[in-house]
Amino acid sequence: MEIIKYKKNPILTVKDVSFKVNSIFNPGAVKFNNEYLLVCRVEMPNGRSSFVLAKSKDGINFKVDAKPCLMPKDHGEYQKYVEWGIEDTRISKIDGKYYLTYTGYSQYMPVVILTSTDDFKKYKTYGPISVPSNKDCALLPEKINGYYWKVDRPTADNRRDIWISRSTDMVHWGNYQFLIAPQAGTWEADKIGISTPFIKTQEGWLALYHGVRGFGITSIYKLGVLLLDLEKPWIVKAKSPDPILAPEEEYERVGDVSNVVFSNGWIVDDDDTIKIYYSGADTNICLAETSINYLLSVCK
Ligand code: BMA
Repeated sequence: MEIIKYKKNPILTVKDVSFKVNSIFNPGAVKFNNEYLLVCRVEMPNGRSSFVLAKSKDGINFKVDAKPCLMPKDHGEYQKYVEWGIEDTRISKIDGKYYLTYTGYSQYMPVVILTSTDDFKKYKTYGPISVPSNKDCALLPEKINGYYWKVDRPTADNRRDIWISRSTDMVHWGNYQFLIAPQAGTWEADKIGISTPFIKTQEGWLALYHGVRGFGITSIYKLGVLLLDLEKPWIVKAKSPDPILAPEEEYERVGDVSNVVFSNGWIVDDDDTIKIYYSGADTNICLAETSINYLLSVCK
């Protein structure tokens, strides 16, 4: 199976939200209690984002909750690092707990925030697990060599590379290592960042990443595939030379930020098919289906 965009995309828009928002997009995704759960970013009328849950039995028809589940004001002593909003969570289930890694935006610029939950009702936040500027953080879903692993995207001068680091407690991180840089002269030349959380496959740790290239006054966001070595995740085993998902349809071409497909969540179904949740033009939530085998086959 190649990548199949759902024919009735988008699956969620502002019309599905019962409170006032500018947009609903960039959801983290997870299966919880036999339901598909999206932790969606909602941009409020003041331009600052919070998270709201959307639930579904079939992974296609979602119902959005009547109020946000997590807001900047829920961050206690860390509130000043999320004052301008929380954005784009990735969700990983590790040792039976769900960990959310997302961007906290404030006058201090983007940092990665770590929060955990058992039930998507009560959340415990650990505050920033990076210094600014850093975003696009995804975790590996299990310990390797006694360590948890995170992959993120620090900004250093004009560099936008992906790095990996490790921790014994998920809060204190070290052993930072460079992982991969944008490939010059291609669709991802300007910047890259991890998109989805990592999935374990026989070939390695699999994730989607986004690549960006400026064209005239616009930047085009597309998605590619990254594969890390199973035992040594600081080694890039393979990646897709070409993007696997790109803005083509009107709902991906036109919106708050045009020409964007962006993803930070996917769900593996029991039969090995994967539902990729992604957003078109920073404005809606869309669905595309594919298989792990296909994603592995495009990695070289
Ligand atoms: C990235 C993030 C995403 C956004 C994307 C495209 O840098 O800010 O939230 O979807 O740009 O605008």
